[in-house]
Amino acid sequence: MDHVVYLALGSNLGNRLSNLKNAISNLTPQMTVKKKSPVYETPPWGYADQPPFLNQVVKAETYLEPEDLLGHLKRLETALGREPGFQNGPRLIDIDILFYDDEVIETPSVVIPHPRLHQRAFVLVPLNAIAPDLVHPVLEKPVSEMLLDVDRLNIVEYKGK
Ligand code: PH2
Ligand code: MG
Ligand code: MG
Repeated sequence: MDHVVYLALGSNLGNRLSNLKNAISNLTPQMTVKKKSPVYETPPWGYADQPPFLNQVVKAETYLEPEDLLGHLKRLETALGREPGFQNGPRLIDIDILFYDDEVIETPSVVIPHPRLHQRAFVLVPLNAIAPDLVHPVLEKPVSEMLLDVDRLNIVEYKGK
């Protein structure tokens, strides 16, 4: 388990909280979860006409190399019931790789750090809750600073319903 990764999870269909919980509990045994952010309810970004999301970020360790990690996460999304959709559209569960150690990777299948994470309050707010001092290896800014440049209006910690 010698690589440190940060994952962003999102759900806006079905039982959103269960979807996040099931995703996190099924990361094992290939991954060990080290930290979990609170869950936040967030307005949809990129495509407005869909239900609000629940979002969460986790820190984990894994022995998987990036391509294999991506495969693991995609299989897990499908196993949890995700069906094909469209870009930025509604989804039962989305698990994205934000960071993989401090590596910068650009292949046809894997782009790390996640190319839009610095624009997304629904990622930065939960990430800031567990890793405010984590520095983006390309932008060379800590999470707490990236957070100053996004609109975090209407993002609230989710206490469940
Ligand atoms: N994911 C998207 C597009 N828009 N908006 C919110 N609030 N949360 C998400 O997780 C999200 C989104 C594409 O993955
Ligand atoms: Mg996504
Ligand atoms: Mg995704």
